[in-house]
Amino acid sequence: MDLQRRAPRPAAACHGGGAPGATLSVRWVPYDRGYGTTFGRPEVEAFRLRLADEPLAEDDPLPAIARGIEALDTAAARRVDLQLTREEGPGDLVMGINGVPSWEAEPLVAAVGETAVWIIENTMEFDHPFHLHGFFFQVLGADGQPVRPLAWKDTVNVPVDGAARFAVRYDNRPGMWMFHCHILDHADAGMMGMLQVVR
Ligand SMILES: [Cu+2]
Repeated sequence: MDLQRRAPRPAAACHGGGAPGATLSVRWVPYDRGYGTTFGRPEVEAFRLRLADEPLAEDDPLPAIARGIEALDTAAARRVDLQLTREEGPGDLVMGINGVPSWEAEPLVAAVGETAVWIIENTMEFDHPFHLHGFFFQVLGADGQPVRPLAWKDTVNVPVDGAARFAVRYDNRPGMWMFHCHILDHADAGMMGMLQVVR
């Protein structure tokens, strides 16, 4: 596959398959994250890919999975309750966590080796993809049981008027770790915080 920087072929040359020599269109597609985010924003072609005009490559078979994932034991987990909030005030939109924007928030404090269950409620009319730095986590269902198949994640979507839950173990990485909405304009607006993990 080679990326062409020259002027793209006319659209009539594009088709949906991955046949040798084909030109594929890569488009920005609006995603409705609430609050009019798709209004007046049609799809945009970002760039085109021209596939090499050569026989299809044969992939090696995937290896057998040799590593299992165990569900974290949450029986003694510390509970962390967060609400994703919109702050009142004049001027620019201000967002926060538990009613305070990031620049006024105190860090959460936890100990190396601890396991925690985070419950994140969304009180707003936007989805918020919630992202934690430094540690992978296991998403839990509303019943507190891990979502199957088990997977390590660093981001989970918190739907409008909904909640997300995850279990995380603070393994041996003390320090200051950021968590924030991964819509970066929301993080900039204050939907961000710090987790201080101490020995
Ligand atoms: Cu957000």
